[in-house]
Amino acid sequence: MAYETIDVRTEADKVGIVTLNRPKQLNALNEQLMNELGEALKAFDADERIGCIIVTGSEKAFAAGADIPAMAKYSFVDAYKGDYITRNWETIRSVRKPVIAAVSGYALGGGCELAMMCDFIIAADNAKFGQPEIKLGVIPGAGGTQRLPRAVGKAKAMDMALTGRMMDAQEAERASLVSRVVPLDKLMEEAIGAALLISSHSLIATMAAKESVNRAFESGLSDGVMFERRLFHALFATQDQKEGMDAFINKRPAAFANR
Ligand code: CO8
Repeated sequence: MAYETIDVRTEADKVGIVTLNRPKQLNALNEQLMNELGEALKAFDADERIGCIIVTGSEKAFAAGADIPAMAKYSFVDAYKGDYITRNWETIRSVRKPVIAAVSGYALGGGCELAMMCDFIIAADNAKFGQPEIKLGVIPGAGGTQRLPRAVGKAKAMDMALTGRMMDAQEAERASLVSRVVPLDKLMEEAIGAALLISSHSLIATMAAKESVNRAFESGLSDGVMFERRLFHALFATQDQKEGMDAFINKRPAAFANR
C-alpha cells in the first residue's frame, strides 16, 4: 500500500519500521497519518516474518502533537459525535507484537501519548517530552493523563500536565518514562538492535510477556499474578518452550519455530 504521511520499511526481514513523515508540520498527527499508521501496524502485526515493530520520526520531531489547525475549528458535537481526533488512536494498542518508540526531538501532546502507547521508548539525547495541551485550552486526549502518571508518578505527571513544560531525555530516563537514552546518531542502531534481539526470541513467549506486563496496568496485583501464571503454564504447551530449555541444557543457541 502507498502511504503519504509515513514511510514503511523492514530490517533483515524481521523488524518492521514505520517512520512518521510530515516534516513541514513536525509530524503533527492528523487523521490521515493516524489511519496510515494503524494500517501499517496491522500489516506488520499480521506479517509472519516480523517479530518486532519500531515507530520513529525525524531528528527534529517524533511528533509535535495532534494537528492543531485540523482540530482548531471542531465543535464539541464534531469531536464527540464523529469521534474525530480520537477515533483511530487506539489501533496501536491492539497490536500484539512488541512496538518500540524510537524518539528523537519533540514528542509533545499526542506525540508523547503515541510514544507512551508503544511498549517502551528508546530516546535520543535530544528528545523532549511534554503534554502542552493546557496551553491550548484543552487537556491530553489520548491517554496522557493516565499513562504519564503510571510511568513517572503523580508529581511529575501533574507538573507536566499543569505547566505544559517539556522534560528532556535525561529527566525522562530518571523518571522512567524511557528505557534508554542514546546519542542521536545511534538511535536507530540501538532501536533496531533491541528489535532484532526481541525478534530472535519465541514470538509466542514474546506476545505473552507483552500481554502480561500490560495486564499490570489493568488489574490488581493478585489478579495480575494469576494472569501471568496462566500464561506461564500455557507456554509449556509450546514447542518453543521445549526448544528453549533443551538448547540451554545442551549449550547451543535456540532455534524457535513460533509454535
Ligand atoms: N500541529 C500542526 N502543525 C504544527 C504542530 C502541530 N501540533 N506543531 C508544529 N507545527 C508546525 C508549525 O505550525 C510550523 O509550521 P509553519 O512553518 O507552516 O508555520 C512548523 O510545524 C514548525 O514549527 P515551529 O516553527 O513552531 O518550530 P519551532 O522549532 O519554533 O517549535 C515546537 C517547535 C516547540 C514543537 C512548536 O512547533 C510547538 O509548540 N508546537 C505545538 C506543540 C503542541 O502544542 N502540541 C500539542 C498539540 S495538542 C495535542 O496533541 C492533543 C492530543 C490529543 C490527542 C487526541 C487524539 C486521541
